[in-house]
Amino acid sequence: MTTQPRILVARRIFPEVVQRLAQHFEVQANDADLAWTPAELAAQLADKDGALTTGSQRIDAALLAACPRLKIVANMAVGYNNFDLPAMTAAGVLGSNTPDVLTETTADFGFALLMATARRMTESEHFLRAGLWQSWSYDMFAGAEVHGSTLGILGMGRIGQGIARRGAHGFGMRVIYHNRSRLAPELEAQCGAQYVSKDELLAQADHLMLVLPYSAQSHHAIGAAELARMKPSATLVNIARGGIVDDAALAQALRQRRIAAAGLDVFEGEPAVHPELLQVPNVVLTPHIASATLPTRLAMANLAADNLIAFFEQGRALTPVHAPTLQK
Ligand code: 8YV
Repeated sequence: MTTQPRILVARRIFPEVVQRLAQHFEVQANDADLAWTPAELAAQLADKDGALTTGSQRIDAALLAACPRLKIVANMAVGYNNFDLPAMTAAGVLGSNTPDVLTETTADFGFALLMATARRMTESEHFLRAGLWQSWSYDMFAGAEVHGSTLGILGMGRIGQGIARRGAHGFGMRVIYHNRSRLAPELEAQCGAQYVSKDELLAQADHLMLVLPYSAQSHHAIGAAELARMKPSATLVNIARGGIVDDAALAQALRQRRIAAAGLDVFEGEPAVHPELLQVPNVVLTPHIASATLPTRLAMANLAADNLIAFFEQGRALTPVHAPTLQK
């Protein structure tokens, strides 16, 4: 009898997806949803052939050295900055992610956060809940126009394109973007988006949406210097990754009203949030929920499971993020 590959599911996920995996593998699930330290994760993975992870488990050289049987790590996330890809490539361990299935849901949320930020929805709700609403006034919580304004997008992958389409076709916005590579003209036309330099993007956007992957190159892509180039009336929205924005510099810019407002779904060092961001009123804060609808999260979990099944049964993952030589 051949033994089944052993899989670790590193966080609590949909029971039906764990059951599906159990039809193919010997599965160890983390039903208690324990947040393992790196050493605990390595101990759990030491005798496993594969893992289903979320963005919060770091897969690096130290962990890989402790897990000699490991062959694949299937991330239940489109972003994979929790992977040390050179170390995984060197160890012959494949990484996969979950693109496409979350694109529209995440773009919806980006737009929701933009609207909430520009129109001061949470700030005004706090005011109402605090019993401070006594009467109407013409400029009470007056915000920024969304329709017809200029939407700037930094990073123009699938999610950026979804946001561009919403802005251009739904809200009549002028959409400008900056990206490492320019889109093909047909795609630019479909998105209603115009390519500009990063400097032009910062200077011209009424609303700046960050949708780029995190890497050493994108670390603090928005810091004090970039915030200083933005319009004082501008809003900034980050649904990409913590670390792309220098949160300390942003808190200072918001306090000094160097920019009007920010909407943040991701934070440097999350789940910790920079204490000064919690003190300023002109920021909308959400706990990394841009992909959080149950149908989308189920599709993400199923795609991560499908990557494991395809890898062990057909020898190739469906959505790999690199192409290591698989020695094991
Ligand atoms: C995930 C995300 O929920 O897909 C991503 O990159 O940021 C979110 O959709 C999160 O990373 C947990 O895996």
